Amino acid sequence: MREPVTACIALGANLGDARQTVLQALHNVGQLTACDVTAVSRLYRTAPWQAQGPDFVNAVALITTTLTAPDLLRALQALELAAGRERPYLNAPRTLDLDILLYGAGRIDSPTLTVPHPRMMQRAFVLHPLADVMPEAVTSQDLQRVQDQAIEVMA
Ligand code: PH2
Ligand code: MG
Ligand code: MG
Repeated sequence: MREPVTACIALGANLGDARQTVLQALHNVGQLTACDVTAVSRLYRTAPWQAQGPDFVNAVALITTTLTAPDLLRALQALELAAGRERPYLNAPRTLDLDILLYGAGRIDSPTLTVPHPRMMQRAFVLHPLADVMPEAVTSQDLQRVQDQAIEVMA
């Protein structure tokens, strides 16, 4: 039996009923084999960052899992596909995006997965929800750096 790892997942959607899709995805992640959701951030409405289309709904979840990082990635990609995810071009509007931000203290650099997520510290839509669930991972300077990116807590 592998030791459980605390991983951090970013959720994003800006096509269809994005709020409902993110809520359903949080439920579905908890239903994955060997994955327990242990904390969920508030939901945020965010302006597209280096992307086009409608505003996003973003959130971050902490999970405890015994899946390896590649197996976790595959499971998350299956949930994206089930939600109708298409990839016509880089950063295209999407029904659902599920990214691994952190996998314990692990550092991974493979052709399909880089952890910690290489752009997470530049993105308000990651840092604000991450601060909800893992405040020790985000400093006030981190939040200051992204203060020009529009983000609001959803009602
Ligand atoms: N995801 C991206 C690119 N830009 N912007 C916002 N606001 N939210 C996202 O989830 C997002 C983005 C690439 O995955
Ligand atoms: Mg992404
Ligand atoms: Mg992604």
